Amino acid sequence: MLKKIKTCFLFIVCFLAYSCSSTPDKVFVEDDINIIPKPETVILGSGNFKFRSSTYLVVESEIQHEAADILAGFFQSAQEWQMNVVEEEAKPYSNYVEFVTKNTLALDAYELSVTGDGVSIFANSPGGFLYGVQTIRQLLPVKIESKNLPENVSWVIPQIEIKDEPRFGWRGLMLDVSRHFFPKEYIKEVIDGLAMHKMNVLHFHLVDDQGWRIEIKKYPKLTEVGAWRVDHEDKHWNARPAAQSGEEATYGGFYTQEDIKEIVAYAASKNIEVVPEIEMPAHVSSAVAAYPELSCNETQIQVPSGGVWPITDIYCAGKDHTFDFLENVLIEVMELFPSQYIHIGGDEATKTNWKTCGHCQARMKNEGLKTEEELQSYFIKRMERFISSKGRTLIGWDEILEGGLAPGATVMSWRGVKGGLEAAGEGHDVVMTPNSHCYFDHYQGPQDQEPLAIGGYLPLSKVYKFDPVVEGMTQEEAKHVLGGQANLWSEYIPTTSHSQYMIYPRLAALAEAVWSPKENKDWNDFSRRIESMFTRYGLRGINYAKSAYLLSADSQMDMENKTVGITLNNELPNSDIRYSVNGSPMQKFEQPIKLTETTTIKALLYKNDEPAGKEFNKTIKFHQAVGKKPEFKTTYHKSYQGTGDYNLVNALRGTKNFHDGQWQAWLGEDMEATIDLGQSTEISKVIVGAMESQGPQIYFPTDIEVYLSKDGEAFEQAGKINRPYAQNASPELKDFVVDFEKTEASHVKVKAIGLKKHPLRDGSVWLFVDEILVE
Ligand code: TNX
Repeated sequence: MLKKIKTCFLFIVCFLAYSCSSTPDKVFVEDDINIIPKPETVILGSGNFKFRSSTYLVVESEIQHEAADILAGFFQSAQEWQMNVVEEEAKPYSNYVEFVTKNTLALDAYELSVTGDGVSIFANSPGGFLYGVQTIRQLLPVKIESKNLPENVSWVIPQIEIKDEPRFGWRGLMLDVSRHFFPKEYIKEVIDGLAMHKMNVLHFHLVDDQGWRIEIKKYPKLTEVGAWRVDHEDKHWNARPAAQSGEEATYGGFYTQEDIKEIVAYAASKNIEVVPEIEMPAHVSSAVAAYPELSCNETQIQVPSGGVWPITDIYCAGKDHTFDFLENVLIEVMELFPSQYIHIGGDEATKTNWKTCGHCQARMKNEGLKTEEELQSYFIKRMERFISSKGRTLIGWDEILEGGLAPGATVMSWRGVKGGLEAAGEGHDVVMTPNSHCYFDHYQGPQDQEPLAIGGYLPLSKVYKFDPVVEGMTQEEAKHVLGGQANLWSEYIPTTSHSQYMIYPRLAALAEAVWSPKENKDWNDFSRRIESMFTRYGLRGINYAKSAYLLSADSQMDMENKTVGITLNNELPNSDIRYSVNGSPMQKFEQPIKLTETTTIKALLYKNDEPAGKEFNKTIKFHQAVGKKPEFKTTYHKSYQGTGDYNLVNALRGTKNFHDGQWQAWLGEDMEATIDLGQSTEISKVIVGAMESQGPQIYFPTDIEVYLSKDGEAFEQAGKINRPYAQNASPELKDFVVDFEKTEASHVKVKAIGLKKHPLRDGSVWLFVDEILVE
């Protein structure tokens, strides 16, 4: 009996000891560490630390207090806990988070040391402490993002040693609030998102043709007039009519100076600098609509409701009045924004009016300027002198290189990395934002499954590849690279939820590209960690894109057997993809699906046995020409080769993404293909699949002609169709169907007559074809 009691006592003691010790309930393994951006070094220990409502946050300074408040804020919103923030002297023996200044650490660097008793964050700057806190947040269970008071969550983090510091000092996102206006509350949400990813620059594009968004006290009409346009939000961006007289301008908005102060202060509390952009000399219709005297010909214009190109109403570079105006505007702007950098735009100036303007021509003469490019350079240099006289640094888009770069200017390279390379070569600082890797207004998944975007294709994995230091840069040049940034132009982004969709998760990939040491980057590893970020986004109510889960199909031709092999894939590796053919039961996709006839494939991606993403549903249509090699009169362009020689007879169709690898194209030329069917075949229809996307100069053919032959020598026309050129605002796919009476033939010749020359200006245009179907 005594023995029994003894055992029982021992058991209770053990149990109590077990439940009071530093939480035995989770054993962390490497794969539980999902921090994005990936820290410099992580050493995982065993055991863990548990946060409680009674956990003390111990600080030595006001700066640390602010970081501690942010940490406490996470528990406040997830659990309604009020944690104690105390001064150093009151540090308890266990269950604390201490903030400790360590003088040897670089700006924004931090170290995190977690034991069973406490957490220590070492840093030497406000940013460092904040980033330490963000890392703790990402070590905590994802439910920390929840606002619904989750129950029974054990708030444990692993015992761990982390050393971390950013690779670049400029880790930015640009928001275009002109093309569409976004309220102050949303801007703050984006700032929260930036902070979560350890980003530190919000580039605020406050001025563009379609809206002036910042209150300037000296020039009230900038917002009274310039912030508003006629509401044509129901129409495609490029199909919005010019304002008619008497139409009310009701779409728009602007930030008051009080709003701006609030945004700037909120960002600063999260170690984010807000860099204002005041465009000049172009992209300023909104300002010219308010004050026509700022332009060369001084005619009254309206704020455009959508895309107009080119825009010739730019600031006059001849009148001193323009410069007085801009200096006065910038004085108010610099009072509101403490940032070192002032962005003056400088991009895409159509200088037509400068060529005929008396003031501009007089200026050129007096200043000894030979070209209008030099006049633009004069403009920017003059502004640079003003900005640097105020102790600030001018930054502008890479066009500011044209005609000679202003001495103290920093360049933001957007037309690829060329401008950045050139500027760095000349000893200027640069921020890399190449449109190849940083344009978040571009599509991020298969275009036929994505909401309308401006074009382009920038999937998550491509953002991940971004490196602001370009191959071929010398060490000296690389030192001039301040960092990188994504740009979210908003022509096609009318709502805040759509804006979130374009930002997340690509921001996570960008963050790792600009924060983590290059050697630490690993796409497979990132693909695992991003899943936890997805859950966090979801819990925060962020409408993030699940495009990386979208399925697409690739095909391979088996020439001998005339079969098509279909491979299903999505962007993330090792996915569980299941499919059915013509309604068969679902099966796991493991190897190419072999097709010999027209087949409908449905597929879904699974996560933990649950469907994720959208259903893929495609009918692969077989026809008489599948696998019969076309001979081209002129070969397709080397930039658009599709899948090669069999592209037009591979049964797979292209999407609206003209980079999807299914399109062959001809530039300024017609397409003429002859297909040997190998035997006499009954034919009554030929279909040519084409695309139109007038923005990137892709035009439908104007005529399709079909010729048949029984011997490959003598061809007779079987049919033709004509479809004259018409303006078309949206990208469109179309099957051109040529019907004719049933005919026996062994050879088919198809001519697609392209538009060849641009309908409105000089230059050749594209003809895009994805399949020739013979039936
Ligand atoms: C070019 S990038 C622009 C913007 C457009 C953007 C659309 C740059 C400096 N100018 O005005 O919104 O392309 O992607």
